[in-house]
Amino acid sequence: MKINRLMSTLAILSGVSSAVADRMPADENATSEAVQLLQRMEGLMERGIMFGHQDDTVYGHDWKYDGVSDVKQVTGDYPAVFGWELGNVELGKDENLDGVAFAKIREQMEWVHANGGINTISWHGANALTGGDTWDNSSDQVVKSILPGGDKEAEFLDQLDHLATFLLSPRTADGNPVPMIFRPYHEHTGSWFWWGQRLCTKDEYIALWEHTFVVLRSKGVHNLIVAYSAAGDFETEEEYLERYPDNGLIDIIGFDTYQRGVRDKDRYVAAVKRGMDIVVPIGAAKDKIVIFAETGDESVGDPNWWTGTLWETIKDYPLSYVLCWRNAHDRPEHFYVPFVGQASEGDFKKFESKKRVLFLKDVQD
Ligand code: BMA
Repeated sequence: MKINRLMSTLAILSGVSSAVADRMPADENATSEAVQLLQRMEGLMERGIMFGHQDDTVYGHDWKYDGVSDVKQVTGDYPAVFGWELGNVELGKDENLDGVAFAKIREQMEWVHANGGINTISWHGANALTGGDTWDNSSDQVVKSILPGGDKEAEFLDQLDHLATFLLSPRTADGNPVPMIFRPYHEHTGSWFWWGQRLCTKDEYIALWEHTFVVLRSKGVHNLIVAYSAAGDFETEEEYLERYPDNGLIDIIGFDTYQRGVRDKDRYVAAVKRGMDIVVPIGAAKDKIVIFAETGDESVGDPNWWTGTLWETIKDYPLSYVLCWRNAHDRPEHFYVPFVGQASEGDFKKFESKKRVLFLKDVQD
């Protein structure tokens, strides 16, 4: 890790630096694998935009743990970015809130890393004050209660302990922690999670980030590339940045926006463009990589959604990746990428074959 930093410094001093070599994670003690991940993400942006899918290899529209992938079955290739969900890890459970075993997630993250893909983690963590789930927004005291000095400080530290244990557990072939993107406390500009806009003050929200990373780093967690992603309902730069923890924590920035059915296309396209027009310049000013952290249209009702809506909307923005949400195996309508026989299958193949759309094989060399 130190050698890596030294080499970057030498590169700068000798005038042969490139932007790729310069970029370093916010964590000054980031592992060399995390440094490489961030720099690789930047380098790949010259090739195009990576495609990501949540829970791609652990279940799909009508299967679970079959060792396949809806994306691969349709296109012949895997996504380049794989999203995984850690909700319930903080409670010491064996399975996440969607019924996926953490042991399975760990195994898949190791496979992804070994095969040149990129792992990104979301965390729909439980409400430590009420004992409810991540969507329990009944109290505006949760964040306050889990910060140092709060009634639930110890409970939250216990949660972070479980989280840290998992984050360090997937290993590279060399036995080092797999580097991963970690995207906590997301969609905070909305108020549907316990850390949402109306449920804590700005100072509390920022303190939550700081406390989380002080604790994780104190436990030796240095394999993270940290992502900040708002809900896509912000209309100005001020709104997007109102709660931005601008203190050496964030590596990449983005937002989550979904289309709500075929007839919602125009609103969706306008919202994505408005968001990108705000976030891309912030990324340039703050030297952060920009991502489209979550998106999709549940059930993909438009057969041409991939090239006609998604790609048309994002293709001119300098993004690292776009990630579509999961294909639930136990809710037939809850899917965001096609499976074999689904109406948008053909268009998804067209999307995959575009030169600047990057799936796994496109990022493996
Ligand atoms: C949501 C839905 C839920 C799921 C959660 C965490 O958007 O898909 O069913 O539990 O994400 O994965």
